[in-house]
This record gives sequence, structure tokens and C-alpha cells, in this order.
Amino acid sequence: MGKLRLNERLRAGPPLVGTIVTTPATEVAEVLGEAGYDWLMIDLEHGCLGFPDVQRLAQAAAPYCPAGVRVPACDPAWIKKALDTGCEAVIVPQVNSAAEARRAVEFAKLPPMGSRGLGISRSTGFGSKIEDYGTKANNTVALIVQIEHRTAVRNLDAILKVEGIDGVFIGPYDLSASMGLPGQVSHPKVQKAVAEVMRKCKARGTPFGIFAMEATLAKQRIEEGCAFLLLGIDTCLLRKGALAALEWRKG
Ligand code: 3PY
Ligand code: MG
Repeated sequence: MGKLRLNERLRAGPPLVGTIVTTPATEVAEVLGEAGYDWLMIDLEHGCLGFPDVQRLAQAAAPYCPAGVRVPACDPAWIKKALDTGCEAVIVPQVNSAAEARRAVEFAKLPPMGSRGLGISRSTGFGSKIEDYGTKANNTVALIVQIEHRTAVRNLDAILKVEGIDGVFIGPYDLSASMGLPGQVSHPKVQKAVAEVMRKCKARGTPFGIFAMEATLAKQRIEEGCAFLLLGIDTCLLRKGALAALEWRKG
């Protein structure tokens, strides 16, 4: 059996621990990959990255781990260009209804499942692997939808029934904001909604993951059944390291 791609690994396990890259320096992807993260999510939604950054960061990560890309919105132009960089997953934020989930499938999957274009780009080895990629991408490239709004929690049963959704990523921060509790991710109401999403994904057999800022919470989420995690963000990891390095000067 050849090397499994990110989408296959979501189902095969073990849980994938990744982090978020928001900084346009290839060294960041290399350092995080070398440090042992299982995957990196390159973020086009928040921060200042552009398409050339995504491709270069994915190239820098490649010797160590696969990369996924989060697009700013469920839009065919964003999804098509993001996947052309060769990333193995696309993460679509704010998928709040079955109709929106069907749109994500339409844009992220090649025909006959969807209408994503097949082009000469890094994803197809600049044309050298176009037949192979074109045949396999609908299975090997993961479409992960974000459940991060109270409306999405309400519509979750219908969203999970949409064929072509490979995984669900819970966004606790946006979820907390949508509940009128911005940033209060530990609030019991937010935790209750998170638990409901996890329970329904588990019952349906849909791989699910969540963002966690701290390792203890990440460990707990894996015990609760997460197939993948995003633990920390590059800038926060840097700040944490800097604060730890300067700790001795205090007091
Ligand atoms: C959120 O918490 O809203 C996220 O999208 C985490 O990346
Ligand atoms: Mg979010």
C-alpha cells in the first residue's frame, strides 16, 4: 500500500495533530513540520497570506507533512485556486446549511461529483500526473466544512447527510461569537454545542476535528474521538516560546 493521503488518514487514523500557519515564511512550515506536526493548515481566511504563499508553504512542508488550506469563503474561485497549489485538504469556513454544504462539494470535487476544474498546476504535477490526480482527487483531497455558527449546529443533521463532505472542523471561537459569547470558548453553552456536534459526527461516522489552544485540551479532544486537531497557531506558538524564554527575567 502506498503512502496514504490526508483524506485517507482522517479515516484510517491515528488522529492527526496539526497547527495553523498564518506567516508568509517557508521557514515556519519547515520548522513546524520538522517539529513533528502531522499536518499544517495554511490560512487564507484570517491573516495576510495569498495564493503564492500557500503554494510555497505547502512546498516547504512537503518533506515533513501534508498541508491543507482554509479559504476565506465558500467560493469557486477561492477553492479552485487553493486546491491547485497541491494542498491535500480544503477547509471551508461558516458552512451553516445543507445548501451551503452542497455548494462546497460542487466547488471542491471534480466531475462527476462536482464542477472543480482540472488544470495544469502543482496539484497535477504541472500536468505530468493529470490523469492520476484527476481519477483520485475526489477521494484523496479532503473537503472539510467548518461548523462554527449556532445556525450550523441547528442544521447539522442535514449538513452531515450531504455526500462529499469528508470531515467537520469545529471552530469554537466563531461558535462562541455566534452565541453572543465572543471568545468565551469554555462557557457551558458553547461547550454544550461543541459536544452536540461531536456526538452527531460520531454517530454518523463523519471524521471531526476542533481547534485547541492548549495541549491538555487537545489530548482531551482526541480521547473524545477527534480524528484531527489544530493545536495552536504559528504566531501564538512563537509568542509562547518567547515568553517562556524570558521567564527567568521576572521577579
Ligand atoms: C474558530 O475557532 O472559529 C476557528 O475557526 C478556529 O480556527
Ligand atoms: Mg472560525
